Amino acid sequence: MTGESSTQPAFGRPLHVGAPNVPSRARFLDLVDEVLDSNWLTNDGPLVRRLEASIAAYLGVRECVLVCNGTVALEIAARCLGLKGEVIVPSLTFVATASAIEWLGIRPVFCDVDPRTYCIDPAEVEKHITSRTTAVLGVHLFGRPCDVDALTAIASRHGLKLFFDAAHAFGCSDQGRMIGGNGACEVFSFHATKFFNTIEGGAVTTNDSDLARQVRLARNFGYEDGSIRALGINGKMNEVCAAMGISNLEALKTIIDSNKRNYDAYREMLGEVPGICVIDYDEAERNNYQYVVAEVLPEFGHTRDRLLERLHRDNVLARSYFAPGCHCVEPYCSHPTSHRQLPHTLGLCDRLITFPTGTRVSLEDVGRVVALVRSAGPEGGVPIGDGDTEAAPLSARSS
Ligand code: T4K
Repeated sequence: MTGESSTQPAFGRPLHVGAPNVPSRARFLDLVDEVLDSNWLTNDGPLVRRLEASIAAYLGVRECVLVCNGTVALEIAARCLGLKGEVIVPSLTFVATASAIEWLGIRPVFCDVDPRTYCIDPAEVEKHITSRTTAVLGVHLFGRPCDVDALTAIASRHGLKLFFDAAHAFGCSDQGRMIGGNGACEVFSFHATKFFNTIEGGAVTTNDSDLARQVRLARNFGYEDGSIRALGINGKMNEVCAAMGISNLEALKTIIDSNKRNYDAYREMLGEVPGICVIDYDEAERNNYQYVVAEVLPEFGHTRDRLLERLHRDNVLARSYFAPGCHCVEPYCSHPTSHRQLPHTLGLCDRLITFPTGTRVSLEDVGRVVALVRSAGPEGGVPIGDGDTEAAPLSARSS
């Protein structure tokens, strides 16, 4: 495999970022049989309760409330925390982080990230606090933790709520503790494209039992013991999704081992390609390695977008997660507050590339992907396109 352009793509089938992991089909189908036998399909069913208990134990957190998806989980969390006015969020994230806030009529105020961690920069957060600010929402981007201690100190100094979008951080630890118990609550996504999936799903985890009770109420129309006790919506997870979650949780080690094997291989081989710099995970912590992310630097000789085009021609559907930054897309780019400069976010949006991994990507696949990258780089000698190395206009890019 040289990666040279030909009429046939290097991969006969597309290699996706986010191809679902379903490592134990038989176990999943057994559980689905259990659901059908019980004739209990949704509404806080036995499998949802079983999965909630297993996740709470795995994360070492008092409460886990399963929700139909991560976006609704964020909305319910923000609502139950009583947020209004403005919430400070990073712009470098999936748009759902900001949209969950905006959807509630709260203004997301975009903040720059620390270029070392890609997570919200506490020093920048302080600059965005106004009399309207009610909370800070950190995102553990790609599973690497925010500076929780610094954010906690800022939140407590200014009387703000602090919570976390942990959509990428299931199975990750920070200072030896599993992510899930920080701030007022943490919110996970278990979407099909996440390394641990419930098809669609999410969770709010917290050590605050009162907050958990409010989240449970809100998830179920505000309905409890035959009465409506609060404003709620329908955020329930169904039993088939919980069945997928239970079977995948039992196989979590297999999935993480496979992600780690691929990450190590990418990192070692891409380490020899000038201008491609794969991000680090703290090996003293637990990581899920679900995102293999690299920065494409000028030494590579081509922009990230050129490399993406090159890989896509060969069916390697690498992504530019998460470009453009949220503050550059509607409705946010029309807000006056979105015209702030976020230099680290803008730079990373131009440089970051995410490679395919997961249980369906073999070590041989990784080697072939790296060969394609190498062939496009300074030592490859293979023309990548028409020779134009300028970045595409921001408006033409998507994650
Ligand atoms: N916060 C953060 C930081 C997030 O990253 C997300 C979600 C959320 C909050 C919200 O959580 P949820 O409400 O989604 O639970 C995907 C996912 O839809 C989204 O869950 C995820 N983050 C985001 C990063 O990625 P897309 O549009 O990039 O993915 P999509 O549907 O194009 O799938 C990626 C590729 O995977 C596809 O091209 C094909 C392949 N694929 C996908 C699915 C769904 C499959 O092979 N099979 C499948 O079933 O958004």
